[in-house]
Amino acid sequence: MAVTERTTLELPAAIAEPEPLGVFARPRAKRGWRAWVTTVDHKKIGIMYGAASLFFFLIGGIEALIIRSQLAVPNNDLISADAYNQLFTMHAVTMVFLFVMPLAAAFANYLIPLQIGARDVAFPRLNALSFWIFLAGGIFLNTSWFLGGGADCGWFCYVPNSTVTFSPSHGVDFFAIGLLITGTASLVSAINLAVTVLNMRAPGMTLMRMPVFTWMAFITQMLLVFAMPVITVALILLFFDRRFGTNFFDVSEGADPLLWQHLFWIFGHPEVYIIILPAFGVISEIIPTFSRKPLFGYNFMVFAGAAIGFMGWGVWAHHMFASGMGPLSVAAFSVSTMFIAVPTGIKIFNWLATLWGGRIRFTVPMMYAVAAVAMFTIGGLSGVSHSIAPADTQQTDTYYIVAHFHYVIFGGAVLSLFGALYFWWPKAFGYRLSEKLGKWNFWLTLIGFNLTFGPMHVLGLQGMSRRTWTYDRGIGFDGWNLVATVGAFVLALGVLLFLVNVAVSTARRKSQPPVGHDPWDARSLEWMVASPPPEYNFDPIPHVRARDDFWYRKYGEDEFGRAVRIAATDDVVQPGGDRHVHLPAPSYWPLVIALGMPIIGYGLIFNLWLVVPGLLLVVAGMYGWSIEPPDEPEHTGPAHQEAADQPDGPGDSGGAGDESGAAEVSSASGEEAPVG
Ligand code: HEM
Ligand SMILES: [Cu+2]
Repeated sequence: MAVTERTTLELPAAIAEPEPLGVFARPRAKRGWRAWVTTVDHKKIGIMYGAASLFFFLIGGIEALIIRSQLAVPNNDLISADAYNQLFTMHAVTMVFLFVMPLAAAFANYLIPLQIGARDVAFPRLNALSFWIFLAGGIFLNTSWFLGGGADCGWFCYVPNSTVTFSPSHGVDFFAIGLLITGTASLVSAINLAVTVLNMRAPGMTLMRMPVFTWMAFITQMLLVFAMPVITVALILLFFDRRFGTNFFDVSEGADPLLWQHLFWIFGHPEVYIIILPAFGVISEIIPTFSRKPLFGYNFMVFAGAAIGFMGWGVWAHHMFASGMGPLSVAAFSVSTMFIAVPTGIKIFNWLATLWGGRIRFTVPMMYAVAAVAMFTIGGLSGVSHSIAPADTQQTDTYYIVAHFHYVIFGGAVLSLFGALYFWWPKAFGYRLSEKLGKWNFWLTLIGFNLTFGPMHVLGLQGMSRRTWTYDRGIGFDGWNLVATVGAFVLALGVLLFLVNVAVSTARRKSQPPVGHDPWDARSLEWMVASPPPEYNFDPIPHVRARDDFWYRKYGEDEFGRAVRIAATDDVVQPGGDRHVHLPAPSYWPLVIALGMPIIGYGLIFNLWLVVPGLLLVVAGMYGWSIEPPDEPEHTGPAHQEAADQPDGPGDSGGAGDESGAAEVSSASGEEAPVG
């Protein structure tokens, strides 16, 4: 039921303005902070996600540097053991939940509608809600530093370590409530983006024509939809045990602490793929662009991604080989884990095949993408070595594991996300980041990264255990630990150069020529619109006839299968300009609801009475939201009518029917109360 727009949408000259519904006057600011806090534009929300996640990256990075400073030399007492426990826990929680996941969400938010030819996500206000809840949850978690100390139970917070008996401070409560809040954000946004992919595609954008980034982001959202409820239940049980004296986990009262481990890892293992799949998507966009070749084995890429998504659910207990769960389960999980290497290997093979014979340009995004493949392969190989249960029994809880997962998360996910920042920066902001500074940024990061985490393989095999606060002189740990610490500071310098690059490139932007629509000669639809894209994204909505549609508008093939220009970029891009396309109106309500949630959190931890104002705020926000029309009243004119529909594109199921992208569930009349 795709919808196309062939005519420019004109607003009716004057429609009598009905009394606006709702408590607040509708926000109208187009620029300045007010425009940002009330925005429902997926591009602005994506940028805010990105900025917030990078901010948390700095906090997590500072925590990492303190950890590494403590471990630089033997018998160090820079920080106490207690502070050390809080630091590595908060470092991990911050990096995973407040940096990597939201940075991927930033790209998913920004790119999915552009890549599928849509005006916005399915539920724009819900999208704003996800962002504000995430930010509220992230700040809430970090306030624990000032309210009695952070969580100290490691990021998986095993019971009984995390019970009141062994972790009496409020840190674990902050952990539980904070992750419940940010988890809500992930779940809401996952549903929103999944619906967007299924319902909002432009005519002809069949599922098997979608860019691989959109595909991988879609699979990630499906994983989130199923994984977040599991951790939600686990955290609620833990919180009840701690605050309200229930007994889900206390072994002395007959409960089973393994329950926590199972619940955590049924979430936790898919979480690993939630982190890595968007990165796979990024790599699959960057490598074809800079090899000037289509992605090799598109179908295999998509199915391998889906297979990884499915199989990820069957292997959670490989994190529990040392827990005494019995030989049969150990054997089964050991074998099933090894199988995941197959689809992963397919992906690596296809990236290499895409590079093969390509006309490669080593731009900064390309360097990041290629390095990410290499580093991820190292991390993947040590992962296979953990799947062998007897080996894992030795390696588990040593630095070998720390090395492994940093190669995967930092080497695989973070490096490619940095590539993504360089790749899509000109699209989002209309100017490039400096390639020269970018190369410094890249090389220092890569070298620092390997210096930091490479030696940890050795330390782990030598027996240095994970979460060690300090170690004795002369047992063989001194040298490599010093190297790792120096590496960490080199790495930090590399990351700092990214910020320098942003500052310098932003300052220089005025003196640079505009980057145009398509600075990299790229392949997918987002490059067809202006940089930065207009608020309405597309005008008109493109008809998609092929995978990499934008590329095939520019290039055909000669008889040897080589790409030849058939059209100038300027002839196939959309001119942009203010077309008065109708868009959903901004709103304060998502922010109001999000503000209520941490107040409820503080109430649950410190004083139940505080829950009342928090709940009131949330309920008031939901009420205000529900009576607020999704659109400005004067905008519900003819522009909102459905354009005549001409289905085309084989088996196309895309397009939600509402050309505005404002397909809030019941918004068609603009007068009813939407729930979106
Ligand atoms: C800036 C560079 C980084 C450095 C120097 C660093 C350093 C460390 C160190 C030394 C530990 C081990 C603490 C211990 O066992 O005592 C650790 C743990 C951890 N790090 Fe990082 N890290 C960095 C970046 C990241 C990133 C980007 C992520 C994820 C996105 C991450 C996720 C984790 C996790 C999940 C743990 C496990 C904590 C635990 O055992 O509970 N780290 N990090
Ligand atoms: Cu796992």
